[in-house]
Amino acid sequence: MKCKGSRILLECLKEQGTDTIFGYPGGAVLNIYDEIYSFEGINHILVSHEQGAAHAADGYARATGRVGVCLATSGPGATNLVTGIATAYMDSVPMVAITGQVATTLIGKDSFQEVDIVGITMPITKHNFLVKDINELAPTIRKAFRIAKSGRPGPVLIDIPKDLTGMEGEYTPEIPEIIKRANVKVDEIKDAASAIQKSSKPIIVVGGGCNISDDKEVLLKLQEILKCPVCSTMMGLGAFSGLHPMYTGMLGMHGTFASNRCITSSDLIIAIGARFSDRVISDPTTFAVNTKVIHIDIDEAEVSKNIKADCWIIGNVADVVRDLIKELTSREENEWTDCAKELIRKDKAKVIKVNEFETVNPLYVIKKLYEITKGNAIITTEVGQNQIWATQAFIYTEPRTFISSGGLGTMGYGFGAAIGASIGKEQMVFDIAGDGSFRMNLNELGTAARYNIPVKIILLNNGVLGMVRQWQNVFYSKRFSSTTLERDTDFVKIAEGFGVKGIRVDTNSQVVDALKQAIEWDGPVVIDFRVAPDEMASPMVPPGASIEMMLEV
Ligand SMILES: Cc1ncc(C[n+]2csc(CCOP(=O)(O)OP(=O)(O)O)c2C)c(N)n1
Repeated sequence: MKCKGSRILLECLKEQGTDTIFGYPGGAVLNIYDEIYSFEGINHILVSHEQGAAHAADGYARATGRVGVCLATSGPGATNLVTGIATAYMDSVPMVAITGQVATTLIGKDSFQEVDIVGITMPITKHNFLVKDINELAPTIRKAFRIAKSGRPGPVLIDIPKDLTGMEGEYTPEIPEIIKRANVKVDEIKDAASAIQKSSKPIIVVGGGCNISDDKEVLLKLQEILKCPVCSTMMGLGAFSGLHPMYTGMLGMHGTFASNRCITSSDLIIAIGARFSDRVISDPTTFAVNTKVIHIDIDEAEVSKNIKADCWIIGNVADVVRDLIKELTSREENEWTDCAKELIRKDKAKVIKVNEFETVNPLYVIKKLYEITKGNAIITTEVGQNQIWATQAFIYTEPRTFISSGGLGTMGYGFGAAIGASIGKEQMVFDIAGDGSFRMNLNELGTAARYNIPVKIILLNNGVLGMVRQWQNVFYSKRFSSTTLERDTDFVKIAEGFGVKGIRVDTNSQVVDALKQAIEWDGPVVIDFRVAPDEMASPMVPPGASIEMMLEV
């Protein structure tokens, strides 16, 4: 059928399974917005800031596994997406970002709101396109979705000049392509299986790739065969149940003693969809030097990038593990199993002590949140101590339930992501936030209020840029340069100003009641938990420290 470019765009998005666009209008996307006005089958969520749109599309994608879509106008609209696109890129999130561009005749003339968004986003997208011909519009959109979700997922940007969305072209519906996964190489499986059979103290490291491939049964099967400990990176949380008796917790700089000790004591690391980031390995010259490494990843470029692998298997990690377990023989529980269990027992023996009359203990809040929800929730986080506390006191048992900016570490991410996750999934969503991060994107309270998105903000309000202050505390002789906010902001009033329920909590004794009230409330809520400025997110080791140092803190 013949129709305008703007209609072709929306038809193609619908064809690709898009049910929601997070966006913000402007001159270069007016044709698209005019089409959205009467188009059926796609929900448009008007955000307060384009960064919120990108984070929402990202949160939607992480929670559902589908491609998230955001839309912005040219120039400042497009540049406002940049942090969100980079966040998605660093954490391998499938996203299609659509930007309007000035008309083709105006490109290259410093026209009003012209910016080279394709040039700007080249290093932070998996691929990007400037569409110059109406006949290329539909094929480009289809290609963008294929690239975003195939192999290692990532964001793709499509820049569309305004004249293209206003002119007529031909649209022929197509059934979305089924993306075939590459076969796993048999010799790689055999090599890895033989290394595993030779090992006596293996450990499985579950990374973000396991959440993306979303098959917790197959990981469980692998553990049941090897009877070995399983630890997780931050991005891997939830892919293997945090309640499993052989789960040692998070690895790395803020990880558990059990995970870090098991890694140093093991003779084989089976890393599955993990990229050995500096927050995990700290010092590459001391990490796993006497341990063999099997690296399983969909992206060959990750192998031996940060840590030298002794063997590797390339492929979708669930497919790989499915093939691998066919080659393995089951083990009985052994000394290594007992050793890991003892370390886990010691970690679990650490209790959170609270005084009911004192300022709020952040770990206590999160622990109570876990108990009240029975873990049946999606947690998004901001960045800083709040993020680390969220990894420590909530137990994640399902894939895609812990959503956080692990790679870029973007303050202001969690709220937008929570909005996207809440729209994509019928599940309770909580954003565990610090007050510094929340300030960055709290304008999205307007979005949550307008669409009555029932996201609950767990604001751990310590009045400081806690994590940076913590570094100043430990490494800069308590010289608290620019980390004390000294603004006695009333977040309850702010919430109420946006039409959102606000609750203030000053002491531990009020925590449970406030959480219950928020959960029962049919709509967004901000709970302003008053936390002392010197609460620490422990353990923490200096970047670059040896893994032995991780064990000392
Ligand atoms: C956009 C952005 N700017 C700066 C930083 C550096 N940074 C990392 S953590 C942090 C402090 C976060 O403070 P807050 O949100 O209050 O959380 P808290 O650590 O107190 O829980 C800062 C400034 C960042 N990660 N992201």
